[in-house]
Amino acid sequence: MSVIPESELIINSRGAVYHLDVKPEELAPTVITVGDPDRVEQISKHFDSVEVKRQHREFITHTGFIGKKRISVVSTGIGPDNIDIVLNELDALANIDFASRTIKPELTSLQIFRIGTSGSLQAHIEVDSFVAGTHGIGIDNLLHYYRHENNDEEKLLLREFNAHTQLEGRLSPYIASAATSLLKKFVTGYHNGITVTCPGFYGPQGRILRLGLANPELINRLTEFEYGNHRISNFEMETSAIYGLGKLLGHQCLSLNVIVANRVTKKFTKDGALAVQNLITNTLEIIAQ
Ligand code: R1P
Ligand code: URA
Repeated sequence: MSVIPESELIINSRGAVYHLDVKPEELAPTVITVGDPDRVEQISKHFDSVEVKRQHREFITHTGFIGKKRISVVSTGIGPDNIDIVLNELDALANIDFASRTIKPELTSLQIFRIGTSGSLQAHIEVDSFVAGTHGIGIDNLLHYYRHENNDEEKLLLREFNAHTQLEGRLSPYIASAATSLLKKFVTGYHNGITVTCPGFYGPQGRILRLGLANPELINRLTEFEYGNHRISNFEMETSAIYGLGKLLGHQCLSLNVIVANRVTKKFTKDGALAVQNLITNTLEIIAQ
C-alpha cells in the first residue's frame, strides 16, 4: 500500500487537513457546501447542537446534529479552484488514514449538497426560485486536470452543447451529473435544469461594466440551448467542479441554488438574504429526513 508523502497530503500540527483545518473525526457523512463563509452560521443555527467550529482562511466548518443526522457545513469561497481544494480535502478526511497516510481499504461515499446563489438563464425561472442542477457543464478547466470519462448521455449532451454554443476551441467545456438518488428528492418546488459553471462573475458570465466581451453571444447561446427535455437553467461558479470531482471520488453530490439575478429579464432579488434563508430551510427539511 503506497504512503502519501507529507508534501502531497498536508496535515497540520493539530492532525487536521491543511486548508480546512478539520480532523477526520470532525467531519460528518452529510456535507453542505456554501460559497459565502457567513452562510455557515446561517445554516448551523438550525442545528439542534453544534460540536465542531473551525476556521482557516475562507474555509469555515461547523459540524453538528439535526435530530440524529450528523451534518457538516463547509464554506468553499468562490470558484472552481477552491472546489479543487475542498473536495480533495473532504475526500481525504473520509477516505485516507491520516496515521498511516494510506487509502482506507473501505471507502466512504459522502453526500454533498451545495446551497448557493445563482443567475437564471431562462425568463420563467424567476428571482427567488430554487434550481436543482441535473448536470453541471463547466466552462472553467478544473476537471481537465483529472482523468475522467462520461457516460453516453453526458457525451451526447456535451456534443450538442458544443455544437450549439461553438465554445469548443476557445474553451474546453466538460460535463458531470448530479446524483440521481439525491436529485429525485428535490423535484417539487425546484426547477430542474443544467447548471453552467463559469470561472468568473463578470466577463465569464457575459456581464459588461467597462470591458468588451470576447463572446457577446454567450448568454443568448446558453439561453436558447435545447436538447430533448434538457435546458440550461442557470449559471454560477462551483457546480460542475463539485459534480465532476465528487463523482470521480465516489461521492453523491447535488447542487441547489436560489436565483438572485435573472439575466434574461434583468431582474434582481429584492431580498437576497431572505431568498437564501428560504433555500436553507427548505433544503434542511429534506436533508434531515
Ligand atoms: C458569486 O457572487 C458567488 O455566488 C455564487 C457563485 O457560485 C459564486 O460563488 O455562489 P455562492 O452564493 O454559494 O457563493
Ligand atoms: N452568482 C453567480 O455566479 N452569478 C449570478 O448571476 C448570481 C449569483
